[in-house]
Parts: sequence; C-alpha cells; structure tokens
Amino acid sequence: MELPRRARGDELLKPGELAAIRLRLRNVAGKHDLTTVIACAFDRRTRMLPFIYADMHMAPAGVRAIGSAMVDAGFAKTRIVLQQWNRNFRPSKMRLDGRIPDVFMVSSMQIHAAQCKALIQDACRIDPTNRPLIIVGGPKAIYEPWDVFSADPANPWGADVAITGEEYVLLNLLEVLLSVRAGSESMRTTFRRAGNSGLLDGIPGLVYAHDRRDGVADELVDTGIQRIVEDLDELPDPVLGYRLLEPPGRRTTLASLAIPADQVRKHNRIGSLVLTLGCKFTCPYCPIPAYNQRQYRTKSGERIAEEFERLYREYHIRFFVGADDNFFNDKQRTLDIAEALARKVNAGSRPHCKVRWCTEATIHDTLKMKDHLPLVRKAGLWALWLGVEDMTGALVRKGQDADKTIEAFSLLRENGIFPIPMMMHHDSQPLYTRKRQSGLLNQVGLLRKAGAVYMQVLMLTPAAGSKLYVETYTSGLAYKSVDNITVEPHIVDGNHVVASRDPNPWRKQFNLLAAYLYFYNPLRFLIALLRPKTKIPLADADTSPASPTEHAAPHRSKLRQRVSRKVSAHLGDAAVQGFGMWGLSYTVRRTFAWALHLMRGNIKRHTQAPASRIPMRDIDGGPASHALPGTPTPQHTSPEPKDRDLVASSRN
Ligand code: B12
Ligand code: SF4
Repeated sequence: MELPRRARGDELLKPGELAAIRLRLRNVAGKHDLTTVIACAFDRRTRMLPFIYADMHMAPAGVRAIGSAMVDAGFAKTRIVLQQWNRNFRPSKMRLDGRIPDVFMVSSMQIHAAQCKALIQDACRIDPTNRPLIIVGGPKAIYEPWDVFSADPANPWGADVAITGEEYVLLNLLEVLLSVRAGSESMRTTFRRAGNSGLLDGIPGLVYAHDRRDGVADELVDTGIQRIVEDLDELPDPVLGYRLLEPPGRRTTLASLAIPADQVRKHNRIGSLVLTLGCKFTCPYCPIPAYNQRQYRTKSGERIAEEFERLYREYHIRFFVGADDNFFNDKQRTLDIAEALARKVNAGSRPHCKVRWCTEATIHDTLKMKDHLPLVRKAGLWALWLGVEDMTGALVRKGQDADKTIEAFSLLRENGIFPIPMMMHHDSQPLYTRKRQSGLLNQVGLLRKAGAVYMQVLMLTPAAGSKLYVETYTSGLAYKSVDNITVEPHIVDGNHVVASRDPNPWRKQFNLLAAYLYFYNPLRFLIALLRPKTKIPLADADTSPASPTEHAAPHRSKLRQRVSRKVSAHLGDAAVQGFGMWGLSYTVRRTFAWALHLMRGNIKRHTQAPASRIPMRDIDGGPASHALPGTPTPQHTSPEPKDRDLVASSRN
C-alpha cells in the first residue's frame, strides 16, 4: 500500500515557504538557546555487500540535512551522532553544552529499526522531568511512524512524535512550539501542551501520542501527509551539517567538540548530496514515486555547483553520491544541471575539475541521454548505478531489455562513465539457463562482459510504502519466522530471502551468493590484472585545471601523477575484485546461516502486514494516512475537545 496522495494541486509547499520559515525561526532562536542531539540508528548486522564500505564512510544525508536545518534556523548547539561510528552511545548519558539536551532526535531506516527503538528506550530512561522532547524521523518513521511508540504497558517507552516528512515539517513544529513555550519550560512539556490544545493539527507530517496511560499511548494522532518543497534550492546549506558530527569513539557520552572541519574527510571519504528527488516510473515494489507525491524535484545547476565547491573547499571531500532516485528522469532538467557543472570545469574551477560523483538512473533514460553523455561526464559523473533488475524484463518493464542494457553500458563506458548494474533476483528467475539470458548467472556474466566493474544483486523483498507491500503479506508470501527464528527488520534488507513461494527457498539464498562469487573471484581478479575493465576513456585523464606554465614545462611531479593515474586505471578493476571478495566474506558470514535455516524449513508466513497495535486516527477522527489495514481505530468517533486556552498539562 502506497502513501496516499494529497489533494491534486496541494502536494507542494508554496514557493518560498521553506525559505521563509527558516528566516522566521532565526529571528526567535536566540531567545530559546536550544540544545539538540540527532542520532542516526545503525544496526551493524546489516554490514555486507553491496554497501559494505559506503555504510561506514558516508555520513547519511538525512541526519545531516536535519542538523543543517537546525543550525540554519539558529540552533547552533546541535550534535549529530552516527551509531556507525559511536556504537556505545547512550542517550541517557548524553550532555551537550553541559546539560541534557532539550531535543533528542533519531533518524532511521527500516532495517535499523531495532537500534532506533533501543535509542528511544534508552532516552526514556531519563527522568521525565528532564527528559528531552523525543522526535523520530527518516524512512522508518515515514512509512511506519506507529512503530516508534510502545503498545506494551509492561514495557512503556516511545517517542513523543514521529515526523513523516522532511525539514519543513520539523521547522514548522519548532515554530509552533516556540511560539507557545513559556520561559524555559521543557520542550516536552510545551509539546504536550500544544498537542492537547490542537496546535499540532495544522502541521501535516506528524504522528504523535495523544494521551498516555501507564506510559502507553491511548491513540496516535496522524496529521496527514506532508507538503513537500518543490524547489530544492530552498533547502538549507548541506555544508552546515558536516560541522556537527560527533567524533568516532567508544564513549557512551558526547565529546566536548564535533569533528574539526579538516578531519571530516578522514572519516567521511564519500559525501552524499541531494541533487534531485523522485522518479516518473511506477515499479510496484518501490515506494519512491508515492513518497514524492508523483513530483520530480531538483536543485538548480548553479546551486549544485556551489555546494560541490563549498564541500570541497571546507572539507576536501572529492567523491560524492547523488541521493537521486533517477537522475536522468527529466532530460531538460538533467541538462541544466550538467551544463552548469561543465561550465565550471571549462572555466578551470579547481573543485569542479576534481570532484567526481555517481548516482542512479534507469536504462531507458540513459539511452535517451545518449547524445549528452560527454557533457554529463564533463560535469563530473563518474559512475552510474543502473536499475537493470532482471534484464529480460520478466520482473518489471521500465524500458529495459538485454540489448538496451548492453547498449547503455557501452555508451556509458565509451564516454568514460562506469556502469554499475543493480539486479533483482526473484522467484521466477532460475540460477542458470541454457541458450537463454534469463538465468541469474547468465545475466551476471553478460553484464561483466559488457563492462560492469561492480554490481549488486538483491532479492525482491517487501518494501514499506510500495504498491505490493500489503499484498506480499496478506498473500502469505512474506515469512514471519523460519526454523523458529523471527524475521527481524535487519534481515529485511534484500540480502536475505524473507519472501518467496519457492519450495526450496534456500536455493534462492545460495543463488545470491553464487552470483556474487561468479562476479568476484580469484580467477577474475587475475584476468582483471591482465585485461582490466577500468581502462575506459578519461579514466587516467588529468583533472587538474591546466595552467600555462604546466603546458610549457611538465615537471617531474606531473609525470609521477600521470604514471600514478595510469597505474590506478590499470589496477582499479583488480582492486574492485579484491574489495568484492572481502565484502563477500562478510555476506557469506551473515547469510550462510540463514540459508541453513531456510533449508531446515518450518517456515511460518504472515497473513497480515505489520500494523499499529495502538489505535490511530486523523485530526478529525477519521482514518489515519499512515495506518495500514488492521490498525485499530479509536473507540470514540470524534477527537476529544481541545483546550484552546493552552492550559498547562500536569501530565509528563
Ligand atoms: C544514497 C542511498 C543509499 C546509500 C547511502 C545510505 C547512507 N548511509 O547515506 C547506500 C547505497 C549505502 C544505501 C544502502 C541501502 N539502502 Co538506500 N538509499 C539511498 C537513497 C537513494 C538516498 C538517501 C539519501 O541520502 N537521501 C537524502 C536525504 C536528505 O533524505 P532522507 O534520508 O530521506 O532524509 C530526509 C527525510 O527522511 C527526513 N529525515 C531523515 N531523518 C530524519 C530525522 C528526523 C528527526 C526528522 C525530523 C526527519 C528526518 O528529513 C530528511 C531531509 O529531507 C534513498 C532514496 C532517497 N532518495 O532518499 C535510499 C533508501 C534510503 N535506501 C533504502 C534501502 C532499503 C537501502 C538498503 C537496505 C538496500 C536496499 N535493499 O535497497 C541499503 C542499507 C544499507 C545499510 N546497511 O544501511 C530505502 C529505505 C527504505 C526504508 N523504509 O527504510 C530508501 C528510502 C530507498 C527506497 N527504497 O525507498 N542507500
Ligand atoms: S525506476 Fe527505480 S526509483 Fe523509479 S519507480 Fe522504479 S525502482 Fe523506483
């Protein structure tokens, strides 16, 4: 089940609305001296191919975006803690600026839900009078906001509010709270008061506990689907967020200072950056188009050029991942971005000549961009993750087939861009086929031959917020437990077989391992040393802006650099093979045991999609936008009367 769409014409914030709220908050921030800690939940059990390096060396854009928004709005006392780097961090022990923070936020993906809950539970150990306002956001909260509130009176814990949207929703909430905050009252008390008086109802994008008995919410109020910002140039500057990162360590508390700017790159080799959001396709297993309210949103080329430059100059980050869903989604808008970046390169701007980035797109749109790939390469695009899924289109048709995939790969490579296939294994795909291309290994082989240096293959897995999601559960496809082991969120990651009709699903699990092993292995490593796939045009090109003296007399260090670039281009493929084998050792360690459990059988299947056990309603007492089938509705049909006079609540 997808997120519902707002009324046509009301999906977007008014132009300038996000920029305006940032300004308004800046004017009041000084009076409030808020301290905020934002934690990024991370479950280490998810560490394996294909994301094994990026997961630790790339501070996620979500927490950084929220941190940037806080600083931009005038709340400079903000710290971002990544569980990736600070596994012992305990919110109950945190102090910022010598005190318990006013606001504690958690950002989480679905697969990190166990850690997200543990962080909230630990924050709830703080005595209620000093407890910060607890806000949860990110992809977990967007699709399953109800899951951050305990329904168990024997183990009461819970966030105060889940934000099912982006920066604007948070800023809107803060503005409302600060407008009624009495003196130095705790933010949590202000929040409770605002909730009881109906002030939160005008902020689409919240789910909050309306009333708590024995620490457990009686009902959850859902204020509806957020309005999204269309012009991404209105977003706060991403440079701000990098200044807030907690240094990696084994402490349970926080360090006195965040990572200094000149150390950011040491821990954060890859930077992620929002360039565009949304996708025009409607793959039934994907929640992205509905989340974006079927809109496609972009930053301008000038703004992107400026962000690359500042991130390069301030933190020396040179390699970026675009947080795009489909970067080539709209040809004209892609060209606007590429032209702006290429102009900077032509003008000899050092950051733009040095920066390399990669992103995602579809085969279909890549082919439509074929005449412009040289421009896109000049703009710095270095590698493109392509949604190949199943090359034959047996799983989903989005304009791809084997010939088109090969054509897109060769066009990209000719233009100096590495194509990286994202494949999806599914029940009807065999491991190997004779004389046909539908087998998983056949396709892996074909893609390697076509020039793939890296690849990913995941098993089709239920994705919250997708069209197929509920049906995957009600039809009994999704597993509840295997061999008496409950299917927990951290294994619903595409790397584990957790939904299948195959009578021998362990074969599917081994198929994934076989595909990786077929791609990354010692033999291919040796071949890669002799005939590397990384020797593509521009792979060893000099990216330094040329200066007249260098043209006249290339000196020794230039020569050394040239040799080093040539060697890297030659050894790159073998290095990736080595990396792949190392990553595969993690994948085997983590998924082999699951294959054995699948082999033992005793598979119990879901009959219903996960849903809130706490009753949910919208602000008028009707069905909640984020409730899934099976969610109880409150006993009373209309919401309780609100205390419009804002009488302070005695409850904590
Ligand atoms: C880049 C990316 C990656 C990168 C990097 C992730 C990282 N650590 O930075 C890599 C390649 C490593 C990756 C891996 C995976 N990814 Co990924 N990835 C993305 C992608 C394309 C961009 C993420 C991003 O940077 N977005 C930009 C930021 C600004 O947006 P955001 O994180 O959503 O944050 C905004 C809001 O959510 C909110 N918000 C976020 N946190 C908080 C906190 C608070 C308190 C508040 C108020 C608000 C808030 O405000 C933010 C600003 O607007 C997204 C899709 C997308 N376009 O978002 C998928 C996405 C995050 N990935 C997803 C998945 C499933 C995965 C994988 C499990 C692989 C898979 N099976 O596809 C792995 C997990 C690896 C791991 N061990 O963690 C899903 C998550 C779904 C879910 N419900 O949890 C997404 C949403 C794609 C999808 N299918 O919809 N991914
Ligand atoms: S092309 Fe990719 S982003 Fe677009 S709907 Fe399909 S899976 Fe989602």
